[in-house]
Amino acid sequence: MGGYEERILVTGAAGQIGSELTLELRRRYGAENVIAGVHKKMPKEIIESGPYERIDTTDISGIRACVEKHNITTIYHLVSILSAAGEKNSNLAWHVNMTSLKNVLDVMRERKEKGYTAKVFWPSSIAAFGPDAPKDNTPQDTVMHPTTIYGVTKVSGELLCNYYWLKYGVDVRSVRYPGLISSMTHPGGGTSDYAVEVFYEAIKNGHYTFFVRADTVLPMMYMPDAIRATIMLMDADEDALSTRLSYNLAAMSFSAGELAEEVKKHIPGFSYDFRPDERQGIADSWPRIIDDSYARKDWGWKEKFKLKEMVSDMIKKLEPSLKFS
Ligand code: AKB
Repeated sequence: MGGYEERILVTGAAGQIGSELTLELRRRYGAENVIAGVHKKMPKEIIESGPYERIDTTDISGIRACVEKHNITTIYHLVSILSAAGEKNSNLAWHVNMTSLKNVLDVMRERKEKGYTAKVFWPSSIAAFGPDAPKDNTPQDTVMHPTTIYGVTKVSGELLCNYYWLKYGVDVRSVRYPGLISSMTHPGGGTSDYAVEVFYEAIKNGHYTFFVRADTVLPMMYMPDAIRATIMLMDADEDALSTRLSYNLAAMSFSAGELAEEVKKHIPGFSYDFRPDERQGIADSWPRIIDDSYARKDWGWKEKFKLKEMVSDMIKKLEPSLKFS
């Protein structure tokens, strides 16, 4: 935390990360200090628990107006089209992911030039790596040749963030999130979504067809850990940060088959099968296990949830509302 009053804008506040991060930031900084930036979706928990603004982040004037009106010091910019959805419309993915990021950085650059605090969090992803990066213990610095448009926007975004830090002093911080598993808001259009869908289908219907092979291993993280990591990085001392590109971040890696078996321990009648589709190719192009030693060393990152704890907590949270719905 800095020696100033935090005034926060979360873009994509209705999304998978945004919905949980907004509530946590409101708990920490006071609801009135955290503005939820929403676009089409307006979840009740978000709009009833604090201030919100309707913003289209591809339009810079809307972001600028909101930042000036609320005297924003920090933007968590979460708006993004994910990997599988991006492959269906690469122009839209580039436009939404890159134009929005550049708009956010430009508005915060203007703020910095006027002498205000200007901090940005922007998520990169394991999707920034491509098939030629080492699959196991993927290092912080290695070849980054992604083969999805989403991954291309993540590598480009990392470079853009680093540039705004070097050139304009905007305090931009970033992590490469693994696949995120959450109980509050569904992801949409991602490749790692099977690791969330399986819980809903297992509880509601007792069956799930994975869209990847049983032996598909990806780095994953439970949302409470992801929220904690994000806030830890934003709270870290500037001098502790050894990169302004994006930190590798990890918690666990498991195969789709191992996940299914762990779910079955809680829902004995659960059955599952595997019917890989085009998302298999995307998953195969990503790392299996990420080396996040920089995050651990620089700002003390350590996960709380592994596969077993995550599955048991997800089921505990989802079962009461889904079982008889
Ligand atoms: C996706 O699957 O596209 C995302 C990601 C791993 O960045 N969840």
